[in-house]
Amino acid sequence: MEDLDKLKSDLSALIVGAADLAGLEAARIEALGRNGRITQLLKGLGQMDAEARREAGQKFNVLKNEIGAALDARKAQLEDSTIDARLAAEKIDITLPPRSQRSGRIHPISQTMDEVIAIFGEMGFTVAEGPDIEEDWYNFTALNIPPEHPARQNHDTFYLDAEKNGAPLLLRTHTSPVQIRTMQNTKPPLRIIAPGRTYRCDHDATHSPMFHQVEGLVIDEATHMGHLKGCLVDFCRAFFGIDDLPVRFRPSYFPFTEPSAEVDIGCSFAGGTLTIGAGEGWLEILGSGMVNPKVLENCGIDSTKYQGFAFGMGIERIAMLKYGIPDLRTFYESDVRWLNHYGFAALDVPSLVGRARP
Ligand code: 2U9
Repeated sequence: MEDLDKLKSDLSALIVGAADLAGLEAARIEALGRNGRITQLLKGLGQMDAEARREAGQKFNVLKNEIGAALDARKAQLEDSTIDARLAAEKIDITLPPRSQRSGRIHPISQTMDEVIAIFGEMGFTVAEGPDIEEDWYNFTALNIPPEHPARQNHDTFYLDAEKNGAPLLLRTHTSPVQIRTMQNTKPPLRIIAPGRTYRCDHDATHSPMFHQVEGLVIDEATHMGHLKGCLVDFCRAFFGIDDLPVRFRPSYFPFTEPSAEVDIGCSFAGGTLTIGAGEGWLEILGSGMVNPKVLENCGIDSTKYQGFAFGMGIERIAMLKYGIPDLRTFYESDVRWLNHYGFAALDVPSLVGRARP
């Protein structure tokens, strides 16, 4: 049998003499690898009789543990000295200026959405959401939009190949289906806004096939036109940050509201520049009305007990007016220079009510 003391001193010398981690790995293989010297000893135990095997086995295991411990210790030493050598060689020049950090910007659509949600949030509205892919009934029929209505024609609506309940699915043309779904599932009183993407087959300098809307809906037992006016006047003044902003309600028509009104805010075009506030001009910014009783009944709400008002606005339009963005198409071009110019710093949330941005 091999002289164990000699074997131990040979292997220890190999381990201590290993100059780097690769050398140490070679020493480990020599000792404990598949054909290593200690491994061979252990394999030989099978040929011994019981008494000799017990005695030798104990010694071999002691040796194996000692060599294992020596390998670990040398590994720790080598790793430490590698780090020490790197620390000694590396120099950090703390006088160098830091690399500039390129921070992202909040897109004006997101910013405007957040502002609108915050203002209505303070008035007690909660946010409701629904699918972008809708059924004909939720997008049109329930809203009293009859089959011959121009909004139903192919040129306005993106229809999908798939069908549901006997009618083609479509991309919602407004967020109104969200309110229909909420009215079906929730007992009034209701006070919700539905922000989100909407789609119309229309593409030119002032129309994008995808755009954003926020619609609102209030349903209660004694809701009337005065509530609609108060709510929307407050909203317009808070959003534009102008306490005495003139707001005008103009009669209009929508199939889903009766009566209906379009809402204009005061402005001036003096000197060829558009300024929002008291002036000689008016700008339309949203549509509104008392919810048509037929729409309430379509959703299972008793229109003799409940009334409500609703409104809708295009986010791109009010963002362009508030932030002086002249061209709708630039919203979707993902031009980082544009975003640096018109975008908002994160956490730069302007206080919502009655404060204009500088
Ligand atoms: C239900 C009942 C009534 C939502 C309304 C408008 C008037 C409106 C347009 C503004 C510009 C859409 O983005 S835009 O093109 N919207 O004028 N929207 S009332 O009325 C509803 C909605 C849901 C159940």
